[in-house]
Amino acid sequence: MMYNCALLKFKDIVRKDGHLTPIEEKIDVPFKIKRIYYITGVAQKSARGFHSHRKLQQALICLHGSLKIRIKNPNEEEIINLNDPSVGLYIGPLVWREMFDFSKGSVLLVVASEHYSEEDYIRDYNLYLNEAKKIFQANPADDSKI
Ligand code: T46
Repeated sequence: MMYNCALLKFKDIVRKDGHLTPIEEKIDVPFKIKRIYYITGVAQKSARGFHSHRKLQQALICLHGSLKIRIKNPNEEEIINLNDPSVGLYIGPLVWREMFDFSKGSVLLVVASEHYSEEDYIRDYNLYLNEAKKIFQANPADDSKI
């Protein structure tokens, strides 16, 4: 998995009456949780994201249906298919993300390490490359930092 990203496997407590998946800060996700939000009702041909964050850490969990996430840095690119509510995609700082191929009725839950702050976003790809190149030239390894 590329730098500053990881797949998180959550507990899946299965009983004959269904599944329960707990997510606890600093246990199941590697940060303190300050915010949650969820994304629903995305049209199948729509794509979202197209930005990076300077400081924010997040875990993205597809609770229902499926979607794909392209994660990128100046040196690497991967596409992750999220379709299992017991799996989260951890994304740390300075990773570009694009979400696409949302299935009908899909639900994306996000747990985040910070309150919402537009100043933390880098929404221009060239600006992102300039900021990220300084970090990734100093840390060329492709291993996760968590
Ligand atoms: C991310 C991906 C996975 C708020 O007011 N509060 C919030 O907590 C969030 C997340 C967004 N907003 C506002 C900002 C925009 O006016 O909601 C609007 C839509 O946000 P955005 O276009 O950034 O949504 P996505 O789906 O492109 O990205 C979101 C998160 O913003 C982002 O951090 O990593 O989901």
